[in-house]
Amino acid sequence: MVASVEPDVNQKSFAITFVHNPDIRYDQNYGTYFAPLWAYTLASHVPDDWSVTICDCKIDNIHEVVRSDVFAFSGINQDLDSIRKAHDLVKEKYPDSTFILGGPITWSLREEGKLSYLQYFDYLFIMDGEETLPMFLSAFEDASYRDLPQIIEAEARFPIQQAKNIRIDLLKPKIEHYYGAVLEVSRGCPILCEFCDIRVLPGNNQSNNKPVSLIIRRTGPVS
Ligand code: B12
Repeated sequence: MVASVEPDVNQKSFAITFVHNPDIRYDQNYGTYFAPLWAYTLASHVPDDWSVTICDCKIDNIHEVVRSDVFAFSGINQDLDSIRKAHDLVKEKYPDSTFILGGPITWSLREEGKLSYLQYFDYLFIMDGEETLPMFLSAFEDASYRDLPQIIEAEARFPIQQAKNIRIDLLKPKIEHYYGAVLEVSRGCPILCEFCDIRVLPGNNQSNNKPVSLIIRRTGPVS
């Protein structure tokens, strides 16, 4: 257990904490022992005047989560209850903060007509967050975010060729707690497996590959 959840920089104007609280339930749940790639990926798209903290509830103590203007959550369908649990704990501690949620669960529940399950969040993000999250945080800075709809959907898939390096600096202090790490090399899939969501996501029934140079940069040494 990491004793406390410290922000990376103390002198910033705004603070965001990414909260990862996966439900540990199914046979493939060794997956929950991987680093939360969504958080380290989106952290690199947060505007400069924001401090970033990542609270991974598997290894960090959520009761010590730092005060933040925005708490960002994510998850897959099976995390419905564990997301609510983490949300409620943090909301009780920081009731004035803004709570947002993205990830596969938002798209899937919207398709099922069950997005109301998540309406306790201030804002729900659907699809890729690389453009919508910084847009939202910039609007937060001048309070214009209040004019945004509760459901914010990316207009198109993020061109993955424009991806940034993930925040390895934030991952480093925790890396020994993880079973492994997922490395993202592409999005989308040209195969049409009936059980998989990926093929039916808009613009996703084709491969969208990262340049090799970016993949190699991302896999560079962490210590
Ligand atoms: C790698 C992977 C695995 C690995 C590792 C998982 C891990 N924990 O790291 C393994 C093989 C272990 C695995 C297992 C399982 N997986 Co899996 N997995 C994936 C995969 C291929 C990539 C996930 C990833 O890291 N992507 C890269 C990151 C950067 O993308 P992302 O998380 O989606 O985040 C982006 C957006 O969603 C958005 N976003 C996300 N969060 C937030 C938050 C905010 C605030 C904002 C603004 C935006 C935002 O912005 C991000 C950047 O664009 C996806 C399919 C896919 N290509 O997405 C399936 C996927 C996530 N898995 C899925 C499933 C069902 C499972 C299992 C339940 C399968 C099973 N029956 O056991 C288990 C669950 C394990 C677990 N609890 O984690 C489903 C989830 C569907 C759903 N809607 O719930 C997916 C979508 C595939 C599918 N079949 O459709 N998985």
